[in-house]
Amino acid sequence: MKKLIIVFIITALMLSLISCGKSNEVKTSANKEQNSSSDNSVKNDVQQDKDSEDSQVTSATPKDPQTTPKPLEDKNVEVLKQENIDIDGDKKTEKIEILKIKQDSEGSGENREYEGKLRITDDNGTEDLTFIKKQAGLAGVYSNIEYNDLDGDGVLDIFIEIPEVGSSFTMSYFFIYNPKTKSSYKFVEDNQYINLRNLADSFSFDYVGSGTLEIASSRFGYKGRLNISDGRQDTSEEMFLGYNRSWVEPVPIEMGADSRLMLVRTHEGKTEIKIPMCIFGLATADIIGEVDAYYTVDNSFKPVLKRLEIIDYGKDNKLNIIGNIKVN
Ligand SMILES: [Ca+2]
Ligand SMILES: [Ca+2]
Repeated sequence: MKKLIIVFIITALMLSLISCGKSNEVKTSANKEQNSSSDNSVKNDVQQDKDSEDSQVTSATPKDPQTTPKPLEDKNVEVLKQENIDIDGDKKTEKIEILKIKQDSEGSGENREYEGKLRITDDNGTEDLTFIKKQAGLAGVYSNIEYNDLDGDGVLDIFIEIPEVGSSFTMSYFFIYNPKTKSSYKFVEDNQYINLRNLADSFSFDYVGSGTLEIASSRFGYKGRLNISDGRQDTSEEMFLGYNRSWVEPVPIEMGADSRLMLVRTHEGKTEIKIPMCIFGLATADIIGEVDAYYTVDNSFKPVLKRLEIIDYGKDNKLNIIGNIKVN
């Protein structure tokens, strides 16, 4: 019996020694990780300390350092794009990053709000610009970045495309930034510089017979003709009369590789921002043409409407330009 008790005591002692060794092991590896981690920020270290404290309280089993959750700050930041480019023309490259940052809001899942951030880093430091705060949903916060001299001051500007999903279509908005003057402009809804509702509402439609729909804008003194008889099963005059209710949808819809919000180069070497709007016929499933609005960026870094193109969708989806309206 005595022997048995001695064996029991020895076993208990050994067990406690092993567990001590294990927790030491964990502590040293945690320290190692802290030491090896680059000078990220004080916040990260504080977070790590808190994590290890929590784990000591809640569970006795040692944690594998490999599976230790990353600091909260990192988990919420996703780098969507990173590239080096000399944006300001000083022969030194800047690091350009697009970050998607999860917001500490109540929403979850698709209702969760995200921040889209442009980060420019050079020898002088880091510049952060929030270009959008929105529910990411299926679209996300960013779809494209381009570098182009938009305002003609000889220095590259940054053009960021912001994706959005409408009731039955994909759309794109944008943010532009001049790193030299620190001017920016954002189009995520109609404003005094880009007002698609005003543009769209200035157009009216009138069926004039023989599968021809007249499109007119009193504001721009324009009149043109859309051929709506192509490839239709029902070509009755009664059906065609329904096209009197056609409309221009006042949002920057994406219909294809060339029919979307994008930068285009003019013959004179200037850059324009193209914003296409759909012409819907009987329903949103019935696209009969496009009104494309072209904007340039003036020296106060604001968009100015330059011209409009009216496009008729012909046979086999051929795009026929039936109107070219000069505005400014
Ligand atoms: Ca530079
Ligand atoms: Ca510029």
